[in-house]
Amino acid sequence: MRHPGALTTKTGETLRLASRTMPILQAKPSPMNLHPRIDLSRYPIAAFGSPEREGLVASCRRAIGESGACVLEGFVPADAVAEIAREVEPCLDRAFYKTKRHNVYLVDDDPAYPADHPRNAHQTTGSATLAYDFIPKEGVLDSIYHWSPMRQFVSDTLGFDALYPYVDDVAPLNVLVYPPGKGTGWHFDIAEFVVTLLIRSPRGGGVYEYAPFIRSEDDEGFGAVGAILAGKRHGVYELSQPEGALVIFKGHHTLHRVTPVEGDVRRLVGVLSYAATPGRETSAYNRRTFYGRDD
Ligand SMILES: O=C(O)CCC(=O)C(=O)O
Ligand SMILES: [Fe+2]
Repeated sequence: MRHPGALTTKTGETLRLASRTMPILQAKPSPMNLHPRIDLSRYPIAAFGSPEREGLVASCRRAIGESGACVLEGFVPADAVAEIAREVEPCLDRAFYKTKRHNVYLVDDDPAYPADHPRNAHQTTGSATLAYDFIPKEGVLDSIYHWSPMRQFVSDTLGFDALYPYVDDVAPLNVLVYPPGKGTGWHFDIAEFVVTLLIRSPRGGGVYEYAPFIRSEDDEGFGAVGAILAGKRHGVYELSQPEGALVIFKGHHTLHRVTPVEGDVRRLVGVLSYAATPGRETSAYNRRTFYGRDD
């Protein structure tokens, strides 16, 4: 089942709006408003103050409000996606490959509940994480992450005053690698939001499934979580996420997983992490858990 909000039917709308702005954007190129690898004619994220950018931000906000996710298909065109894949492919054996067992809340189990209760029931995650220090600097993926209009666009769609890059050696930008048979178990993210770029789709499986807003600040949603863990499909949606799609996702209150990859092509996804305060570094716990670092 596809969630209507997440389809961003606005893609077409954006296209039409954007095509009217193109001559203006092309007439006055400057390093500030041009990024050679993002489809700015379709997604005018750097056309600050323009009605087209405002319309795009508003449609993303609407999709996120309705479904917890916004998908911008073709955000990075196919040739640039292929270049990113070529960039990261030689580095992938340096990713942290470790099968993790966790509950859906990604915190320690609570002994007040039985082991099979939704609070504690264990899930398996087999994706590997390529840390920032292994990703080529000044490459296409890195340039998208550090482009300030990109950050500002994400910030505007999520309603922050500003967002900042992480400043440590592992967290800013990652590539998640899903080998055949691997996926992520159901979980809620610790982070309030995540930004991903689909670099490579597998032949089958590797589908991002999600159940929007079944948790809130004052309700852990045990009933709904338990039903989904038991296999109930009502209220579970699939994200349509072709290669080159940018996804902005509020995963803290939305249960989600990636189904196991089928076939011999690995699923690759770039994860762009931004923080609400400047100078943020990842915690020692996360360094160990997600990157296998003890230092
Ligand atoms: O692979 C993805 O698209 C997202 C994975 C995910 O949910 C996570 O890393 O928290
Ligand atoms: Fe997640």
